[in-house]
Amino acid sequence: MARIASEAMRERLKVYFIMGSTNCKKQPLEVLTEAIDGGITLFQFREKGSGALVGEQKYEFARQLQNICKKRGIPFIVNDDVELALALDADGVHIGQDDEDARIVREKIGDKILGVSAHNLKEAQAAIAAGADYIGVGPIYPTKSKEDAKKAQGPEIIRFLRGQGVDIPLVAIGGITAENAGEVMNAGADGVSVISAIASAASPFLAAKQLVQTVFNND
Ligand code: TZP
Ligand code: MG
Repeated sequence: MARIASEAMRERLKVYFIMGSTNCKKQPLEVLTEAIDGGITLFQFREKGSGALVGEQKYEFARQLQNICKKRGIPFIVNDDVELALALDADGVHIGQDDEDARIVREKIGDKILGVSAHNLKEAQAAIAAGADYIGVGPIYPTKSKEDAKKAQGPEIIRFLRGQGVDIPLVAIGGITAENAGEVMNAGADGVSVISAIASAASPFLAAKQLVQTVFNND
């Protein structure tokens, strides 16, 4: 297996749904199914916060979500937990600045997709040097879905990074909705990633569909 090509990565990042059991209003397997029906292009399993599943329960839950993704051809990325990603033979891993070093994770996962969160130019350049396939940049807008989130930087951070020559596939995160996704794309993002806009929606299907329409019409 070879590393994912940049252009394929950019396409996959368009509407990147992130979710764990604590984010969902409805049954999580149903939420993911609806999100896929609505057109999401990539999925990340992120099991965090109070009441998050651990151990065998986390593994089983991840496996169920992965099965849904597999059936529908949506790559399945695991947040933070490299060992879980390897145990499940997931499609990739996403790590933050406080997680294991990106170079070490790249060595552990071989050609699987590696995403790294970056908040500034230095972190973005380091992620690229370490072998990231994409970077996640945010929070763009204020978010309630991450307890230790840094200050929102607005779409300007994306424009700034692009202006500095950062051309790696880039997905924006934090407080993104169908209303503001257009300005995020216009700033130079390849895609948007969301938790609450889909996971907390009364209709995850319609929420995903609206995001998909906004992002794809912005090309
Ligand atoms: N990293 C930066 S903001 C954020 C993460 C995981 C949470 C995004 O969630 P929401 O609900 O889409 O604002
Ligand atoms: Mg992390």
